[in-house]
Amino acid sequence: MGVVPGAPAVSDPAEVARAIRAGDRRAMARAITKLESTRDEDYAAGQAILEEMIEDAGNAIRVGITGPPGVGKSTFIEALGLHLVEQGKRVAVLAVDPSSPVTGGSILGDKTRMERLTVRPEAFIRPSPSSGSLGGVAHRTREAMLLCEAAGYDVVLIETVGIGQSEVTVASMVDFFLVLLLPSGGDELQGIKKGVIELADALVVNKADGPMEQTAHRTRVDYASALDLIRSANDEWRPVALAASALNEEGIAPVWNTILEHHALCVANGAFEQRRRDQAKDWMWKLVDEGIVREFRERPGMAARIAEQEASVAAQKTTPAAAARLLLDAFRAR
Ligand SMILES: Nc1nc2c(ncn2[C@@H]2O[C@H](COP(=O)(O)OP(=O)(O)OP(=O)(O)O)[C@@H](O)[C@H]2O)c(=O)[nH]1
Ligand SMILES: [Mg+2]
Repeated sequence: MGVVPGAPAVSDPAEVARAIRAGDRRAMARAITKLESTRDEDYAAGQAILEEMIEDAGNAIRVGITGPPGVGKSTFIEALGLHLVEQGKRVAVLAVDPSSPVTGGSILGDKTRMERLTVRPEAFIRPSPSSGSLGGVAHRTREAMLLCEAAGYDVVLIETVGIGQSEVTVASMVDFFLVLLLPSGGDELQGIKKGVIELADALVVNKADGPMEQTAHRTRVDYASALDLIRSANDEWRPVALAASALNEEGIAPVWNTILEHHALCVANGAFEQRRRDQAKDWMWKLVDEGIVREFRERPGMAARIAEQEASVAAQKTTPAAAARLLLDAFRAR
């Protein structure tokens, strides 16, 4: 496609893709905004950019980082990001922020702005998207992640708070899933959901500094024994428990080395490729499922029938199976 000299080429996906590849972070931020948009035209424009670039995606190491509110996820990500940037890597940081069911607002907020990492030209930091359903937000993060990879970022770090559904979604789209924990207290006490620990490739007890340092190391040992119990015998990767102080930037290199070790193992045994392929296929089906459900709900006349059947099922006047059959018949009949 020809470039008209002097003309702003912002709407041409190939042009935008070129700008993003050349390291234009503003162009990338705008493209991600489009991918996050609930307006169909904007979303389609974002998709067009992604389609231009998709062949270049897939080369980053994707790391999901979760943990209870206030455990230090953002501080840890900044410390890890700085560590990576110092090694000459380009780092993208994304956040999946489930809106608080109570306040309707953002959980992660923007109290931690990662100021030191933000100023590094090798880093791209995307503040959390603040609207849309949880599933939607996570989907959009997935697309943003692909864009970051295609733009040549070596590592994508994704922050999510470990109290909703988002950590399961994030775990399903990354290569390595890291759970941050506080010194002392079992996982129930820390308010993270049961099962999150089982998703972890590594646990990191953060805030191993000051008066909590000894407690943190004891907690690490406790979690290490817990991991021994839940580990399945045929898993080649043994999840590890580490301790760190994100604040003092201590224990960060061992975490990164663990991630590299895991990466090397998974590349060698084929799990990496397999996982990427499965993730891409799963995502396609998720989008097909969503598209069908949306069409179902939006087909003229369906909304009223759905409301009717929901009420009927709730009042136990109809079985869920009969209601579903009725709705599907109505959908097919149109
Ligand atoms: N002592 C100590 N404090 C820390 C450490 N890491 C983070 N903090 C502090 O803990 C508080 C929360 O840190 P954040 O990085 O915002 O935690 P977060 O998990 O991202 O929080 P949310 O995004 O709100 O869930 C801040 O006051 C940090 O300075 C650490 O290693 N040691
Ligand atoms: Mg945070």
